[in-house]
Amino acid sequence: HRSSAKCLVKALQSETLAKEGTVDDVYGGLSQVCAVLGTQWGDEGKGKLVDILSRSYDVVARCQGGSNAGHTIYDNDGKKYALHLVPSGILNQNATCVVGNGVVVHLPSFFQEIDNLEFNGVSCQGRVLVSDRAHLLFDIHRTVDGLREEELGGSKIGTTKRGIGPCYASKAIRNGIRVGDLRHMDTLRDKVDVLFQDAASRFKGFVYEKSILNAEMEHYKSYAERLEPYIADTVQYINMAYLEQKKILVEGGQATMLDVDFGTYPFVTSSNASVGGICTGLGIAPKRLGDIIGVAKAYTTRVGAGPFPTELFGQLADDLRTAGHEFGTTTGRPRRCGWIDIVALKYSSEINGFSALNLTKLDVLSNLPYINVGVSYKGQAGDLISSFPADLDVLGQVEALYFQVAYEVIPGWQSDISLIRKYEDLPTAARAYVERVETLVGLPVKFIGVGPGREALICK
Ligand code: 2SA
Ligand code: GDP
Ligand code: MG
Repeated sequence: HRSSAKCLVKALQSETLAKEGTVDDVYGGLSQVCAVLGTQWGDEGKGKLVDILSRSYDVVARCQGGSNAGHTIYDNDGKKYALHLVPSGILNQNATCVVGNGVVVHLPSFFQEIDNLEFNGVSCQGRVLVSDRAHLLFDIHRTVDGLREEELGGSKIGTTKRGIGPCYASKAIRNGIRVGDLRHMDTLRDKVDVLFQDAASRFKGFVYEKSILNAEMEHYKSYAERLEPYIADTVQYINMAYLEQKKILVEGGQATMLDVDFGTYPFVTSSNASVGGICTGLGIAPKRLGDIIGVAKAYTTRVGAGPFPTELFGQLADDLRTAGHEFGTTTGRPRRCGWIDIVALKYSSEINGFSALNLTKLDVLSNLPYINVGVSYKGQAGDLISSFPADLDVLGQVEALYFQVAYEVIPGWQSDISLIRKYEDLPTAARAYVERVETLVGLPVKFIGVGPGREALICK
């Protein structure tokens, strides 16, 4: 049974992925357009893989989300960078970083990030392009995000309060303001006024005076000037780059289980964090996409409210949080921790069509005597649930009773693996864990993370 499952895993390997070999063979073997997407509820370690892969790519692009995202990466000297809007390819001086049309851009945050990078010697000028079609996220969107959360009381989403939902709402309701509108200061003022009026009519106690609009417009006059060299028609840029045989790497923000369509709605973010977001958020045609690498943490975390069937509580959850430094990169909030969830991973893999997985933070499980793998869910009546359910009531039933999730218990390895660099050098139990995940999900694990640094990556 084991060997036939292994054959299936091999058969599922993407033809465009290099088979075996050195780290560079694997990176170099990835397709011309490649994407790195989150498979769970975010913070799987996408930024680290993007930073590493970016050395083989000419363009690194973000297609959705905004400064709610937090990607922590380290350079060769171990210097830490927390990125939010700027793609994680920025440390690779040969890569051009694109903030695509599907991203919502809060300019004060964007410039703060650029200033911080420049201060640390990372040159951004001429290397970062912001789509003229991307929507601008104003402070007013952040205020509204906070007010909406307050209004929800006990049923809060647990947003990052970065204004993401309200900005995408403006986009959908068509009073959004785009980066290209900064080139028309004469009409910008009226458009911003509409945003303020909207908020004032919706929320009692929201103070809106013209002096607030005047102050905002003063800021935006200088932002417009400063942003000008960064603004580009990124749809044209990316498609030209493609035709010139340049390599394009797409960095996903958040993850499939937080996707506005496929996630645990309404406890989701407001963009498509799964594969469709690449096409709508960058203007790359589906047929041009190649490898899609799914990043999966060796356990699961979630920050914010919402269903989490394999969630742990108590000492074990605290130990995982401490060992994995599971605190939000953007907000510092403690992340909820739990076992790996195969039901969610298979659902995510179906939606995205992953070529392979990057299993991250395997090192964090090193001290455990055993590891649980959530393999299936049962409903209240004990019936097997065949796919990740849309209905929060059904998910609530799965969550309510510990035994509604069936676990396989896998022995731990209880030794430090953080310095191991070759798959065959991992303890037998660690390899058994990786291979069990491959079999259960039906995908090859091509990369294994054993630490936060660039070097702490095993290519399988
Ligand atoms: P929002 O702000 O409207 O997108 O929030 C809606 C839900 O999406 C979740 N979300 C995230 N989940 C994990 N990581 C995110 N980025 C930061 C990080 C989060 C942080 O890298 O750690 O610092 O807290 C992220 N961004 C959005 C959010 O928690 C809500 O559940
Ligand atoms: P992202 O949003 O998916 O890019 O992930 P975050 O950067 O928000 O969170 C992942 C955290 O785990 C970061 O602090 C990374 O430095 C760290 N990390 C990534 N891969 C590994 C790994 O394999 N082992 C350990 N111990 N830490 C990792
Ligand atoms: Mg993150």
